[in-house]
Amino acid sequence: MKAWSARSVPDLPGEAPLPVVQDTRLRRRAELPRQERAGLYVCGITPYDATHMGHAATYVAFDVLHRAWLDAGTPVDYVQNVTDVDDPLLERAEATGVDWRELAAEQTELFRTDMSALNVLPPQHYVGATEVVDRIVPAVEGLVARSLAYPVPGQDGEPDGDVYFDVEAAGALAPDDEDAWVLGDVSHLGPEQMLPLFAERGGDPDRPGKRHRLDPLLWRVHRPGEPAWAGASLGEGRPGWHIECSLIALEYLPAPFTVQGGGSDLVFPHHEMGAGHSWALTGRPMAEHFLHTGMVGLDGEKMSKSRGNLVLVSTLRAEGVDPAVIRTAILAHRYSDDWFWTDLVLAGAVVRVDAWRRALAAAPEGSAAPLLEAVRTALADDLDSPAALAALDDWAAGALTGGPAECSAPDAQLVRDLVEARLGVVL
Ligand code: 5CA
Ligand code: ZN
Repeated sequence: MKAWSARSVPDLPGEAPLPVVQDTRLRRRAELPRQERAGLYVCGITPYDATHMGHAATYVAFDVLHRAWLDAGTPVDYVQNVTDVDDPLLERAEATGVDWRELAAEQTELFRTDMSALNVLPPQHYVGATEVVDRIVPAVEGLVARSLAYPVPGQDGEPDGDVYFDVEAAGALAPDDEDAWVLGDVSHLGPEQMLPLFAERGGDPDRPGKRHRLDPLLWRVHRPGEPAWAGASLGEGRPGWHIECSLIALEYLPAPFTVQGGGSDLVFPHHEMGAGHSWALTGRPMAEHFLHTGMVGLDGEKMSKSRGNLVLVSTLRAEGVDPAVIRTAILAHRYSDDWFWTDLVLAGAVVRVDAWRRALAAAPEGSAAPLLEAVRTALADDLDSPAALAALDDWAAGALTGGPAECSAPDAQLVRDLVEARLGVVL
C-alpha cells in the first residue's frame, strides 16, 4: 500500500558515527555494524483507532535511528507493516457497524497524515498483512510438512484445523548453532512470565490440543462472519499475527536484517515468536539487533486503544499544536524509557522550540559546528535525544545573550539543517 511523504533530509557536512544501541536480545549495548545498506523493520499499527502519542513516540524514535544512519552515510531499507486484519480491528468494526476494510483504510489514512505532519521519513515498503496472505500460506504449509507446525481439532462447535507453531520443535532444530532460536532467545523471560503476557497479548495458552501452551497461532480456519482467504491445504482462513510480520520482513529484507523494532509491549510474544518463525523458515536469525521503545502513558497507565486513555496526534494538530513542538515533546525523553504524557511536557516543548527559533535570528558566528558535533555525539550514544536537546538549549541560551546584531546566516542555516536532519524538527 502507499506510504506517506516527508520533507527531504538536509545534507550535513562531515560524517556522523554509527550509534551504539541497547539491544533487547543481546541484553547489552551494541555498535550498529558498518553496512552498505541498513535494513529496518518496525512493527506498524493495527488500524482501528487514531494515532496516539505512544505510537507517535515509537515511530519518531525509529525515525531518529533512520536519520542517524543517513547522517552516517548509510542508506536504509525500511519496511513497516499494517496489521489490517486482526481480532481487535474486527471487533471494533462489528461494534461500530462499519466494514472492517473501511475502518482499516480510514485509520491507516489518518496515520499517514499524522506521520507526514510529524515529518517521519516513510518506509520504502508499507505492507498490509492482507497483501501477503498468499505468501503466508505456502510458508505455513512448509512448516506443517516439517512438523514444525500442526493443526488442532476444534472443540465446542469450533472448526478443525487451526494451525499452531511448535515452539519446542523449532527450538530444537539446531542445538549446536549459536545463532539458533529457542523460546526466550529474544525476551529472556521464563515460562511463568511468558504465560500471562501470552494470554494478555492475543495468545491462547488454554486451547485444548496444543502441544505446548505457548505455541502461537499461524493460521485460523474460517469462522462464519470472519474474513477469509484461500488457504490451499490449510483450508480457507486468515493468518496469525506473528507470521505476518515475519513474512513481510522476509519478503523485503535479507535475514538477518539490521534492526527489528517496535514498542516494548511487542518483545513477548510478538518479536519472540516472529524471530522463531523466521528461524524455522530460513535457518538464519531474523535480525541482528532488536530495539524497543518504552511505553508512553497517561494518567498513570499505558496509553492504549483498548483502555481509551488517549492523547491523539490528530487532536493536538487540530488544536493548532505545531508538529515541531510534538516531536520536541517526544524527544525530551529517552526512547527506551517509559514516560507519561502531561500538559507540562507539551508546555516545556513550546518554550524550547520558541527559544530555538528566536536564537536562530541571533546565531553567533562559529557556533553551529560545535553544536553539530555535540548533537551527533549525543545521538550516537543510544539515540540520547534529551542530551541532544540540552545541547541545543545551551546553544540557544548563548545565542540569545548576544542579540540579532551578532547573527551569522551560515550558522543559523547549519543549525536549522542539523535540527531537521537529525531530529526531524523543522524550525
Ligand atoms: N500492529 C501491531 C504490531 S505488528 C501493533 O502493536 N499495533 S499497535 O497499533 O498496537 O501499535 C503500533 C506501534 O506502537 C507498535 O510498535 C507498538 O509497540 C507501539 N505502541 C503501542 N502503544 C504504545 C505506547 N503506549 N507507547 C509507546 N509505543 C506504543
Ligand atoms: Zn509486528
